[in-house]
Amino acid sequence: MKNIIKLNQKNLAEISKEIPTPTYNRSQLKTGIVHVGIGGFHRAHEAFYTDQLLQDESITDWGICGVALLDFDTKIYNTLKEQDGLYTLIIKELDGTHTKRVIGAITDYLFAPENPGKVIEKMASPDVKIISLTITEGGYNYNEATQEFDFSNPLIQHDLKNPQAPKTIFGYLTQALKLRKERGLKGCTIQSCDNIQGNGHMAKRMLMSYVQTAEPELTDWIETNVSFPNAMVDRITPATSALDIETLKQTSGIDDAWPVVCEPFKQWVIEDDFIAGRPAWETVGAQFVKDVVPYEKMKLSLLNAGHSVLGILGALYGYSTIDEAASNADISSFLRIYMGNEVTPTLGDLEGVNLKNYKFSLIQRFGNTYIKDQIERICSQSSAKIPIFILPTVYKQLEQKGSINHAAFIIAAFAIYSLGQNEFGTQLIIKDAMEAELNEKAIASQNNPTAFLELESIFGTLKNDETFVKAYNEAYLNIVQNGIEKSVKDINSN
Ligand code: CS2
Repeated sequence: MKNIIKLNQKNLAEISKEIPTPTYNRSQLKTGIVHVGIGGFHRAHEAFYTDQLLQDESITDWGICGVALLDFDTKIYNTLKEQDGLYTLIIKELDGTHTKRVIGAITDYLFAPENPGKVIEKMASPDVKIISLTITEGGYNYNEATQEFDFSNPLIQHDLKNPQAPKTIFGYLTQALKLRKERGLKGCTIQSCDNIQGNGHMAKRMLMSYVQTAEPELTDWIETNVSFPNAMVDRITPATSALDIETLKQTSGIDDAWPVVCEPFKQWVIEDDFIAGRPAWETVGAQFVKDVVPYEKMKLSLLNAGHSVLGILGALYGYSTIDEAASNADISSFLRIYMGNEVTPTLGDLEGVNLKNYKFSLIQRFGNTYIKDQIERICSQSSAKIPIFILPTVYKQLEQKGSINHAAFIIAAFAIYSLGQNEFGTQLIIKDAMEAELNEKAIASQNNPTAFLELESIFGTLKNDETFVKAYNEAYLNIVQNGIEKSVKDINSN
């Protein structure tokens, strides 16, 4: 039985006998980055890249302050606080081995609901050059139906009335940028790390909509002093399980309340548009390019959409992890047909990208049996994911009269998934900001399948497209009448 050591700064020397730990002087680092949203993904990605960079001890400007924005984030905040910002990253290699290291890049942490003023001050600090965001696809407050910023969101209304105690990222950024302007400080970069096409553009457009109403005199200053680079971010990071925590204890003797687990693959393609400077992330593997669009399109419409395909079908089959779904021959040929016949024709010529290799590597990544990525995680917040991951493919294919049958099938499968139970009687855990609406329309769809497409904030005007509706109705009825397994076989052979 191993001697168990609690992960914190004081115990690092002891822990370094087991696994690599930060060798740089964490207490000397300035906070150059404020990151909002310190879930697993940030800690497996940006914080990992930054930790690699900080191994070069001459670099001292880029410590990260992690901000937990939502009440829901209390646990992660408390854990980071107890562990001095330290956590273990466990990379689950393709051969089943684990590569572990303690990441030290997060040197400061704030819990916004407890002290909003402190977060605003931190974001306005002269040392801070980048405010980066992982606030999820739904966090941008974009309404698909109106294609505008959603002012009807009660939290946005709260922020407009309580500028000093905001609850949304828009309230925080506005007040922080206002302080920077008032104090005659330089601007900074707002860097989105979310899975959205043109994520930098989206961050800017949504923030500007808010600012125009909240602090209109700030808009010109933001135009000149703040940059919003687009980026494609990638690393599959499942939710940490109790078993991951226990295995780390047993194998390395480290008591870490919230290690992060991820796949070996990682990619970060960024537009080089950092108005106040940036870390030399390219020295640790990030790619800086002029135009991120091709990379984003490819990743969102193949990887993220592929995940949703495996997740939604997998749930209807009764699987609980992505690799289980990927190893089912019918689901995997469904995915190949979708990627090949429906997504690929929408991508055109992606300069600098080898699509064939990319698709091949995706099948391998999805099939990694050691990752055990949860179908529940993938299907969560699908109401925000589908419009970004799948519908752009549908719109483009409809426009160019290409096939949309597999995409329509997935939407039909999602309608059935939203009933909260599959045909085998398994309860499906639906975590979605639109859970109630999804369920209501899913029930209505049992008599009239197109009722589901009335969810305009997801599907816009798709319900008026005859070609789509026909394919969707056929798929829906086929699933209901013949069961998911037979209907997937049918659509694959059509
Ligand atoms: C996933 C992503 O949330 C999802 O549906 O597709 O979290 C995915 O694992 C990451 O984007 C991988 O880079």
